[in-house]
Amino acid sequence: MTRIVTVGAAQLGPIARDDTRSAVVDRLVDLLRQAHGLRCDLVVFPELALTTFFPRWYLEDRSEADGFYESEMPGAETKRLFEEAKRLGVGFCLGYAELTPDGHRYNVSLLVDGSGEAVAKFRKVHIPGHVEHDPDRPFQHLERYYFEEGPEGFGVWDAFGGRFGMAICNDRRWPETYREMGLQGAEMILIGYNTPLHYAPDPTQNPLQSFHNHLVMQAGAYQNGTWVVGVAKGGTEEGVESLAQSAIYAPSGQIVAQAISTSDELIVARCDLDWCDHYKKTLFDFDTYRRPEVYGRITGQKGVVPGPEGN
Ligand code: CDT
Repeated sequence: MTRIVTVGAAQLGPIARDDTRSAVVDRLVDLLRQAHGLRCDLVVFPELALTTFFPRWYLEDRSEADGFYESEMPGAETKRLFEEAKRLGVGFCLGYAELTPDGHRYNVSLLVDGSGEAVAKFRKVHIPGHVEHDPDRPFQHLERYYFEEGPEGFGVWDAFGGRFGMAICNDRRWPETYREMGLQGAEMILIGYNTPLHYAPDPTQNPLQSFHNHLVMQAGAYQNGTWVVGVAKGGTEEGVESLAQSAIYAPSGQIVAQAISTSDELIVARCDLDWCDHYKKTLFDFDTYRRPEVYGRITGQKGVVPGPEGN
């Protein structure tokens, strides 16, 4: 059998601090139209796709950052994107900063179907970086100051004729992310990211950013028999250079499409969701081969607890 979902990974180049929402939405609509021209069912935009990556700055009064958050979705400026999706019949997945009515702040992705209706919202689970301003860094990574940890964890939703999951940026580095969704039958996982090439806590990792990016998504796809769509905001944004290399990964772990630029660029793949079963029903037949009775530490403890020798 074949169940084809044609997916577009809509990489974005830099968004400046002063760029208006309206200018950014113009870019998203343009990519959505390109995707329609290439017969996409669904377009995936990056993490925090409506603004610059503002956690690179420390603002003593956090409410000064409110302008980077969305308090309604769709809102006045983003409505156009939903209307265009409906007109074209192309769904999308959009990352943005959410400010809830009761004052919570989350880094989220929203999945919208081809009728312009929201299917699901995912709140980022693994929040990287630091809480306190660190004057020794060339730029900050204050996600732990600007965002709370998503309380809901990882879900999957039936849409576009398949079973879809979402994760955001740092989530992609954790095997639990994919396995949680794999255990719910995910067939395609959508992941937006902003990854600076400079990693202040350990710059020896800087030249490995691309390797690690592919490593985690290829492994997550293969070990769970799922498609993975990884979409960057790349290029030099407000002086900070970020990884691009958006890519679409098959359930085999192979890369089937990859961006070649560091700017706005759409890459497309026709993904057969039934291909997932080649892995889900053989090597990674969870029902037959998994041993949850010996995996207790994975949910039972957070950090390392040295075990007694031999265990
Ligand atoms: N946005 C995001 O999660 N970025 C992190 C950067 C490394 S942690 C400072 C990432 O995992 O790519």
